[in-house]
Amino acid sequence: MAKTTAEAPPPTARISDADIDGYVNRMRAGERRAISTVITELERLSAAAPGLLQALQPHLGHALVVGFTGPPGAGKSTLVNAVIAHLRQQGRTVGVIAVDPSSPISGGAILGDRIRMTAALDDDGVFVRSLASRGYLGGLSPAAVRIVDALDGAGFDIVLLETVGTGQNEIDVAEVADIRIVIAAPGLGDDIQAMKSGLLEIADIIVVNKSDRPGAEQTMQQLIGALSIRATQTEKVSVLKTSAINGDGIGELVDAFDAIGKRVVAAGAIDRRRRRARYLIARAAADIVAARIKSGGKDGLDPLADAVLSGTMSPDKAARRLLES
Ligand SMILES: Nc1nc2c(ncn2[C@@H]2O[C@H](COP(=O)(O)OP(=O)(O)OP(=O)(O)O)[C@@H](O)[C@H]2O)c(=O)[nH]1
Ligand SMILES: [Mg+2]
Repeated sequence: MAKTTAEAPPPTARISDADIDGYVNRMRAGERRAISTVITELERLSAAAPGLLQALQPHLGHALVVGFTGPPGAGKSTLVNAVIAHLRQQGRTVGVIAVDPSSPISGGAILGDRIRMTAALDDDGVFVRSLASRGYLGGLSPAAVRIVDALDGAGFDIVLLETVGTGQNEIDVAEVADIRIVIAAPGLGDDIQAMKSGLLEIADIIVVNKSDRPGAEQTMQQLIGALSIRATQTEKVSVLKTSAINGDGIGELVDAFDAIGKRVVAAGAIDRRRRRARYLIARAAADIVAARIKSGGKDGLDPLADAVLSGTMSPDKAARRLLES
């Protein structure tokens, strides 16, 4: 039977076990090449990844992880760029992970993100990594979460995580980020409707970006209206306006997430680290299940399917049998 991804050996490590501590020290000293190499090892889940993640553990929990999510084109990358500039003026270091949509339709955004973020590239206080979400359609990949750990372990004060809010990944962002910012913009039309059900549920802060455009105030009122019928506590959610291109409202946005950040930090680093670990375990478990289904388990899926067809086994029981095999 063909090997599945989950059973395949990990890619060969480019960092030997003996070098792991050295790499972690160099990362923490801010050496960009070390950070980059470690991130690559974690992204491809090489044989060095488990050792690296373990060596990073004692250094985790410093960074505040801030998720930026919202519909395509709302201005997330531009806003992230503006927020980076503001945080740098305050003397804080920033790690950025931009999860690119894997869809060829929005493929242009990949290049766009890279170009827009190049302003940060010659600043040692900023480290930007773009990541394809391939294989995790619309979802935040476990690789992104490992990279959050790498940037946190490297000692960055803030980690910004940009994901397109479609389908699954707003929920992923809710699980992984300490603070969740949902970005909307005027003229997104039906997207506001879609945001009511998914994105708004997870937001700590809602931003109406492109406030320099007509309709921003109306979008803001629509969102406030949508929030007021939300079941959970609405008073905790701030709704702010920004213009990422001219810098309006950026200071207020950073102040708003810092206010939440204070509460998050007071709750303790363990909570935040546990959240990330929990997510990684859940995704790894889901991958194992997916691999089992693909391989059909020890005896193949067809005998189980036949048993269901002949009525001797319920689908539920067949599923348990598959997972036990
Ligand atoms: N007028 C105006 N345009 C903006 C603003 N912010 C971003 N834009 C423009 O909106 C377009 C999309 O911006 P991006 O930052 O790429 O949006 P995004 O949400 O990251 O897009 P994806 O990553 O493709 O989902 C670009 O042309 C930006 O220049 C703003 O505040 N005002
Ligand atoms: Mg973007």
